[in-house]
Amino acid sequence: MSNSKRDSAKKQSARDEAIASLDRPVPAGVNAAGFGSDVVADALRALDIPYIALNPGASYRGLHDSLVNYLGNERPQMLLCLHEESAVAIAHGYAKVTGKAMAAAVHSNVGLMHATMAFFNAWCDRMPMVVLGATGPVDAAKRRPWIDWIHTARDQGALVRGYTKWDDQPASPLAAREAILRAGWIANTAPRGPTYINLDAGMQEEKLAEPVTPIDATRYMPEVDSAPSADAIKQAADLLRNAKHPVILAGRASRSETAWNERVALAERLNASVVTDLKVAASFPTHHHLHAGAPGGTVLAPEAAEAIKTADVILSLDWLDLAGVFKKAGRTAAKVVQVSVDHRLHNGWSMDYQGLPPVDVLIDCEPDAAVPALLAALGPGGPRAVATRAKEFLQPSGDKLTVDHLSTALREAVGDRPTSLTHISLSWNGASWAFNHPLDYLGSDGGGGVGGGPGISVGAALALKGTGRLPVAVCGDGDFMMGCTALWTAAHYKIPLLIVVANNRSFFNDELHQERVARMRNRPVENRWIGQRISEPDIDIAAIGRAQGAQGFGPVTVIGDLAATFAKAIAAVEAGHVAVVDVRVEPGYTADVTAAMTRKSE
Ligand SMILES: Cc1ncc(C[n+]2csc(CCOP(=O)(O)OP(=O)(O)O)c2C)c(N)n1
Ligand SMILES: [Mg+2]
Repeated sequence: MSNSKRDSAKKQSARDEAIASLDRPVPAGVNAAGFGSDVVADALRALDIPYIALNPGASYRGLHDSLVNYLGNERPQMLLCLHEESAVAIAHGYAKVTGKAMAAAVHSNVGLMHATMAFFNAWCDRMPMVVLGATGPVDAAKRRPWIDWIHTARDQGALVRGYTKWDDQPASPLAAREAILRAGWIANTAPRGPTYINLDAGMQEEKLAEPVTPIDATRYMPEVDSAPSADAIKQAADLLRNAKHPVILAGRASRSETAWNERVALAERLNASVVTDLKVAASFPTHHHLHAGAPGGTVLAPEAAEAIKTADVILSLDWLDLAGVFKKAGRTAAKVVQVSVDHRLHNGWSMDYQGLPPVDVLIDCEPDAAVPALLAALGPGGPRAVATRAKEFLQPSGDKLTVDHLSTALREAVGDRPTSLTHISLSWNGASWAFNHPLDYLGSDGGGGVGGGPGISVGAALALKGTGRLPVAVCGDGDFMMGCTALWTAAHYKIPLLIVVANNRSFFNDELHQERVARMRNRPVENRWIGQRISEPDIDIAAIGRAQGAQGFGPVTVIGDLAATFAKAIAAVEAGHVAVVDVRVEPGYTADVTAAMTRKSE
């Protein structure tokens, strides 16, 4: 693809004509809301949600009809998924790029049960989405024998309440309209997260007694202004101005380029070391001279640990786990400024809020609002070193094909194309890639739920479609196999995406856990693979891609074949296809992660 074509990236929210031309219904001639579910459909359209990823079910057949025959399957357009977990994961991935909620719909209790893992991932990742479910009929007199009874559950929202921001089961079409507007508003307001609305089948299917009065939906979703307090900004700026060794922990951030540039300006104004985290999306240029070490996930780079240890003032820009990073670095003597609204979300069920960190100044707003305020308060002047650092990457060694060989060849194959890493494997080394733009890396699955990679990547690729960015996912084989049916959705809706599977034929993470237990108990570590290896037979991952309409490549078993295979797979993606590359890698994690995971002591 030419540079000029790439540069003419269209707006993310623009309608994709190729997708819009798919799954067209014959005209139904319906132009007035006649049923409860038509009111629900109108409310969804008012949220300005382009897509609703779903797996069907009779509990919401009323709404299904309204989406197809009343709205004409547009705004939102249905994206059929083969599993509810991928329907919700697609909405999650879409939000990672756009910052905005997409919709998903899941069948009564059973569909929601399938979807719970993806809810949890999105919740921990603080990503917005509006999920519709269904039940009933709640009125037992209207239930069909057996099936309507097993698929009616009291308080379905309880299944996901510990990891959603809000849920409801509205009893009338007007209440459902209100619930949908509220769900969209709450999901999209920071701290963001999933919301769930359970629609009574009886309510959906009932004829409207009278037309509903239209409302201006925008008035029910007011902008929430999260400006920082002037006092907190002043206190923080005073601390930072006088700091000798300031450190910025750049955590959760938006995908805004302006905000990215402001973070860079703040770091340069303060001459602060910056630490980033692979658990969240790119938040700072990894090859900027102020970036400390390579971004880590489980383990902190030694440069980052050292910077934190010697810091006198630490500015956390919504760092995911502040107490944890202090524990890992081994010291917390610095004054701590925390910029976050995350505390507003914490509840009693899920401990994803992490340890309680020491905080001297809390700036209770999103980092995007605090950074320009801090820059203004600091004023011009101060160090503004702008030395550039040569791009250094890890050098893979040995002649056995490892994840480092995979990542190096992949990086060289994508070259200077704008690329979004939509997912990385657990075996990924942070030193193998450079992030120079907020869309260069979209972060992890959030909740550590294996199987999220494919669905999240399809959702991200959907949002990136037409922007000129190449979506690339690197998944473990365990992750891929759990979520691989998301690929059919990408193939059907012509969503280009490259999935590279770092196939170590194992749930390898847990081999290291078994090794550690064996070491602690002085038992044979040689047995760590039992109950973990996915081999005999090896899974033909390329064939699993092909079977769903993707182009399958590999298995690649030798280093020398990586470059040519990736080139072919990228060409396929640039021609509009989904491509899956099976790379058979040696089992293994980075040396520091392996050491941390297999150490004998606590
Ligand atoms: C839903 C779920 N099941 C099980 C686990 C435990 N678990 C964590 S990592 C992992 C292995 C993942 O295998 P793979 O994706 O192939 O990555 P690898 O460790 O082999 O690089 C497992 C089973 C989990 N985190 N989530
Ligand atoms: Mg594996």
